[in-house]
Amino acid sequence: MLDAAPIRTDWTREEAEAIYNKPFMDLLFQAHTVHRQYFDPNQVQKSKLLSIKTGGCAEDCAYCSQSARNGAQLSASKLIEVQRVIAEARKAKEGGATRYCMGAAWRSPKDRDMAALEAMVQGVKDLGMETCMTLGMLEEEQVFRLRDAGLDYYNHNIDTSERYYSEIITTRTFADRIDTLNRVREAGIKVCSGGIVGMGEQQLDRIDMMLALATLEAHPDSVPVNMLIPIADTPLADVEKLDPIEFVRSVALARILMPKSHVRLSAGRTDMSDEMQAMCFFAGANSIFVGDTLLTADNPEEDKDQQLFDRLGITAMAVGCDGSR
Ligand code: SAM
Ligand code: DTB
Ligand code: SF4
Repeated sequence: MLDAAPIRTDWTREEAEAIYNKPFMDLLFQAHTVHRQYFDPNQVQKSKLLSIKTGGCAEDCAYCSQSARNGAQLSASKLIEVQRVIAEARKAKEGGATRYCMGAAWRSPKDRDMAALEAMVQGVKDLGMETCMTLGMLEEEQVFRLRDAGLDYYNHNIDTSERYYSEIITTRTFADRIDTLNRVREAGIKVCSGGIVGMGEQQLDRIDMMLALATLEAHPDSVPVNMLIPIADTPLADVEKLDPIEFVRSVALARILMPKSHVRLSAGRTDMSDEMQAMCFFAGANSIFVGDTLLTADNPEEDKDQQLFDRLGITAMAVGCDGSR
């Protein structure tokens, strides 16, 4: 038995580039070897998303259906009722999801929303599920309030490399994102942070995005890797489709650089073949979003995912199981 790959936060650009550009079979073999050292390769964690406040967002993220600055015609909703969130979470639990992720189309939450957000966290936690929120940038006081309500994870993606960031978002900086991630980690909430590939970035941007995550003070506990879902009337609506092999390479790089993290095969699965998803699982992805809607966009039907799991002999990871040995 080989020694487990060490957990390192001092990866260099040269190392990351060399890994990403290995012959594909060598890359997959290395990623899968590392994956097996830390996880059961036949288990995949299921998370469920709910949009608790949709549309009308003040930020200008070029990929997003929910930005008020994009042309996408999505009407803005108010923050939904706490009881509705808990009822939806209960259904998700019955469907086998172990983590419930509540997302809001905000630059950051307003203080007047905090009491309802705390009640959502407490209510979902009382169901025995892990809780996750993604609400935009947070001040320290807001982080403490969510932590004290029992929030397990906070999702805050760096989305792309620092170099490409201003091509995608101009209303905040890469450094703003890192500040919130540091506040969340320092408060003891687990960090979920990843990004999007297929936004017209260069290969080096994909490498640098993974490198930025892997050289944070601690690796994020979860790393969502999203394939861009092109949304009509947004600036990225007609961006050239990325070679799926580049996507799999990105997943493999995430697995090798961050061996203990859950790597989530996130947005974009409706456009992926079963074979491509299987290859992503082999390359180290071990979490998905279940349910036919993400926040606003389509996701595979639950039956379809179950059939794929059955064909691959994959079972759902239990709550609280980080798979580590
Ligand atoms: N407003 C909060 C924020 O931006 O942090 C939370 C919600 S936001 C929709 C969460 C993440 O979803 C984004 O950071 C981005 O990575 C991902 N996302 C949004 N639109 C997407 C799209 N069209 N395709 C792929 N991923 C997308
Ligand atoms: C993440 O990285 N992907 C999820 C979750 N974190 C919040 C969101 C995907 C959104 C896809 C586009 C939509 O549904 O609007
Ligand atoms: Fe707003 Fe988040 Fe969409 Fe950006 S990704 S426009 S911050 S909802």
